[in-house]
Amino acid sequence: MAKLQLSVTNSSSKMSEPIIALSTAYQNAALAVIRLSGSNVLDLTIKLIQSETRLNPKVQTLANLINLDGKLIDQVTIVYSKAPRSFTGEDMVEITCHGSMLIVEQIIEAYQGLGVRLAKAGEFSQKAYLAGKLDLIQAEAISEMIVSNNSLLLDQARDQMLGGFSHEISSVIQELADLTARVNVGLDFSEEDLVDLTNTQIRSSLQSLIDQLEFDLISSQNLELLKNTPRVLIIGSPNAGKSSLFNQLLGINRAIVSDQSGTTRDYLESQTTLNGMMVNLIDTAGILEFDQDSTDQIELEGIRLAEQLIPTADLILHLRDHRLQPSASIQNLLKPYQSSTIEVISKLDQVDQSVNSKSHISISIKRPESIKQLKNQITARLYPHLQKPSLITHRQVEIISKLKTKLIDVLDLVQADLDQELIVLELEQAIAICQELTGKSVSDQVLTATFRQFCIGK
Ligand SMILES: Nc1nc2c(ncn2[C@@H]2O[C@H](COP(=O)(O)OP(=O)(O)OP(=O)(O)O)[C@@H](O)[C@H]2O)c(=O)[nH]1
Ligand SMILES: [Mg+2]
Repeated sequence: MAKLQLSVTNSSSKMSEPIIALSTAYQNAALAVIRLSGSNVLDLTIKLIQSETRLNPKVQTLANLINLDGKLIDQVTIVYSKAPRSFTGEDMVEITCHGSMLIVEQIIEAYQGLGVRLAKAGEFSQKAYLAGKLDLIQAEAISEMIVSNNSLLLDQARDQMLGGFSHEISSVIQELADLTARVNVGLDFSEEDLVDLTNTQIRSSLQSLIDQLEFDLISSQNLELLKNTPRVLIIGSPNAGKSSLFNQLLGINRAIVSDQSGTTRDYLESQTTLNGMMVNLIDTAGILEFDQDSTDQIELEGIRLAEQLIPTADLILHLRDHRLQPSASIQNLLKPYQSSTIEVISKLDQVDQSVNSKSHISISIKRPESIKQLKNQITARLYPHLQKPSLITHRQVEIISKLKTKLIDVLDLVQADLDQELIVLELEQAIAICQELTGKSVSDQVLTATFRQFCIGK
């Protein structure tokens, strides 16, 4: 089996030593998935299950998994994938067990006792890459899909995983190879007319490639914003309805709501998805007016915490009960943050007509349509010029910028009618830059460093 593995994966013997990792999150859940890959994972698994169970490739099999003392750890299901028809291209075993982290640890320990080592971050994907199952762009895309916190990034990562961007890059490489050939042809002809014609064609091809790269870069300008989970802070006077709104936006009753003023003390923070964008939503204690006094030290501490959170917010929802005048103390606190504040008038159901205006939006937790409008405002304010980014990692942005600069240099050389041998050399360097993206011209160290940024178990 070991020999077969080596010939199939074409990798070093080190790459086929068996590895194991928990591929689901490290927390108790209904189920957990443990993955193994390597030369003898089937034999090792057979040692750990009761002997009468047979494991056929791609068939989910119920089995009793035991430890090295023969004690039952858990009843699990196992799927064995035979090389090369697996994600890594090696023999793989996927165990689905009950999702207690104690069970997971006992299973992993049993395999470790048989000489299996813990997988490093991204090691399964690295094996898949080395086996030629996917290129670096696709491996990166899978990793980004797992961590993406909004639908735009997810859409693009999915597209890249399926090979969309890899295809674009191989077309660029093809085009650059054609250009190199055309420049070489130009080298061989001494007739002026032919050289001129070639030059014009080369210039226009280069320009359209540069335009395409420029589009990719412009569409990815918001990448940083898309990768972060923005903080949306709900601020307002006591009883304004902050916790009610917080619960509405989360879709669960997370915060205590009451008609008593000063209900919320500690701030509450929860993640939620608004129009496909993940945000951190924060509910705070009601802030008192300058002339309002509280002798309640806990309430005062809550207000202090709320005030401290203001500078950390990407967006502030300033909530005000429609019956009350704006609070001077809150207006004062929010003065430096006007550009990132949405004024929200609450309890719209208690007034006759909607009072939406440019400066504020009216809501009621009893009117879902108004909450929807607020959600739209929040995402519009957080992501003003939103478009799907062509590039989904900083590595991709860096390489595409480098490629664009290189092609501008080549265009300058062509325009200046400079030495064609030099142009060929530059074009070859541009091709090498493209291959950095797919991983083809990347050193082992860089490759390993890239994979180590992925999740463990992926
Ligand atoms: N009619 C109506 N009542 C609301 C609305 N939103 C909140 N309330 C009521 O207003 C009262 C205060 O709501 P909370 O959500 O606890 O207000 P809060 O701003 O979190 O209050 P503190 O935590 O004390 O600062 C409760 O009785 C809510 O039921 C609304 O849209 N319409
Ligand atoms: Mg509250």
